[in-house]
Amino acid sequence: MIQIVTGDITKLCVDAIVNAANHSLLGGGGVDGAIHRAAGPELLTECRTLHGCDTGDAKVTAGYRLPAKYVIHTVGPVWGGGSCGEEDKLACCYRRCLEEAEKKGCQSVAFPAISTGVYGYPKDKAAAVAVSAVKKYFRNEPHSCIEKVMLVCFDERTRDLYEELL
Ligand code: AR6
Repeated sequence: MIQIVTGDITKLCVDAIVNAANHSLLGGGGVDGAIHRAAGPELLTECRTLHGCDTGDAKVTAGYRLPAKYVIHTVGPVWGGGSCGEEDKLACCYRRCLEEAEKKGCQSVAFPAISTGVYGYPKDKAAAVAVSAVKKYFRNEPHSCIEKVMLVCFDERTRDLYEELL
């Protein structure tokens, strides 16, 4: 089941929240900064042990002071006009995060709109990739333990886009 949620992802009581991080996994602005602030400094300490993350891949840490048990850190593509494999890389982020959530036995996972802030991915195109990648995952994994995927919107426009698509 896919649910659209508006608000701050750091407040959600779910098994895992996804972080739109960068290659270093050592923090940044946007949702990454908000997650690190809310989780506390132990999150950065664990992130240092992961030695970064490639674009399209995902790595898991504990959630520390967050209500969520886990943070799944992924690195979205930087928008470069659309002809640099951005769509495949963004779809890969969603798939890899769901695979990692599955390995941890998560029933609920919340995603921010990966790449649509600092990384400049057009919000409409990113919303379409998010919805299709999540649906594809469940088509391929009919026995998944994940019961609920939340697509978290931080602005009205993203909410409208998800609503049109679902
Ligand atoms: N809850 C939910 N969504 C949020 C929140 C929040 N608390 N804060 C921001 N958003 P961005 P990116 C939305 O820029 O484009 C960082 O510095 C925001 O409105 O956080 O993947 C990293 O370290 C937008 O729709 O991530 C990287 O360097 C979406 O989250 C870089 O930014 C993603 O925006 C990653 O850029």
